[in-house]
Amino acid sequence: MDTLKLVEKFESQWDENHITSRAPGRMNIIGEHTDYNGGFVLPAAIDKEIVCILQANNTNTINAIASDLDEKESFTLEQITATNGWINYIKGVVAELIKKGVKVQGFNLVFGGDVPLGAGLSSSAALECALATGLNNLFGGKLSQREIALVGQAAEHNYAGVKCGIMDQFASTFGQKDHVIKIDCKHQETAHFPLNTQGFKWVLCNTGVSHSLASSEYNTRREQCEAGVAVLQKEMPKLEDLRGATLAQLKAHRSAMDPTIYKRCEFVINENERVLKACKHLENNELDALGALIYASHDGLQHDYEVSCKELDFLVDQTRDNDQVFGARMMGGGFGGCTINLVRTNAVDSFIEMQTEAYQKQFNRKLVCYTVVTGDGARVED
Ligand code: GAF
Repeated sequence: MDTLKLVEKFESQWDENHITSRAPGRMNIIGEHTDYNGGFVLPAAIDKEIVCILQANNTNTINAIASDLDEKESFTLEQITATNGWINYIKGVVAELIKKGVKVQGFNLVFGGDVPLGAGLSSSAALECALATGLNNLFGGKLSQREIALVGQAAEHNYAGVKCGIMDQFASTFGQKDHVIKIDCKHQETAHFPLNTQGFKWVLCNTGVSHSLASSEYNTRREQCEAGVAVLQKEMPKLEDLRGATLAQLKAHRSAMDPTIYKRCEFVINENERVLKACKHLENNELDALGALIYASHDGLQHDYEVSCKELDFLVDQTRDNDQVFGARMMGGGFGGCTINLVRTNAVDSFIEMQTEAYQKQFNRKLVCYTVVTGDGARVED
């Protein structure tokens, strides 16, 4: 991501005394809607980032410019209340940093980047983590990477109103080039695996749709999982989350559970199992077996968790009989955004061409595809 334009914009408003912080978007190989259930996920930071140019301004006012939208907004430290739009993320990060004891004062900010918005690649987590990392540095905070990630998550909960898990902010903070991260979300532990991409590439296909029910349905899914846990807890009082339940235990409670709640919980328990298996297949470069798990994840998300949409299903279905594609599924919260595809290296161009043509024909809409590689996590530039 070229920061020069952002620096120029910053210096046209203020002066050359500034710092730069950056944080990446993420892809997720497998493990969807498991993070807020205490489960496992397998994301990686990607080579697309949000960059913040920052300077303390010795006032109590925050002046922020969203460079890509060419919009400017200001607020004071005394008046941090949730509103709408991108400024909410800035407000959320500032408020949550203050709660954690970072002595944030007024500052000037220009931010921008190449993480596509609304594509399910966590542009909001990238902004939160880039900003929190930058402000922690600018105002002498002592927060760890983990605390930075949790500040981002809290901003999402309390300002954007999405009760998300920790996957996106952890991936954006702990990302490492050439590695995927297995996150144990219950214990907030990360394990980095070297990613050997011999013979394949990750291709993301952006539907270009982001259905408006995404955040309300997301919060509903979380509540449904909690309702399932509440049923199980009647006989398993020590159970904290779905991570602690087996499929057999869930099945034993089927008659006591609303069928929709049962389906949601069954998906989560199966998806957790898939993540653990996927780690082994990825390590051993067993691409067919990994691909089968990726398809199974999509099927569960489509039919049991019901967070897919016709555009995502179409793109996945297009790949099912294509022996150049090992696996494909919707990625992220759902209701739009991208599919992730595990594609043979020498077939990437023809795959993109085929998907683009088919999508245009079916929906009269342009499909944008990205062949992504892994990148590093949030940091302040020297
Ligand atoms: C969104 C959320 F922000 C994540 O926490 C995660 O739950 C994901 O949806 C679904 O796996 O990206």
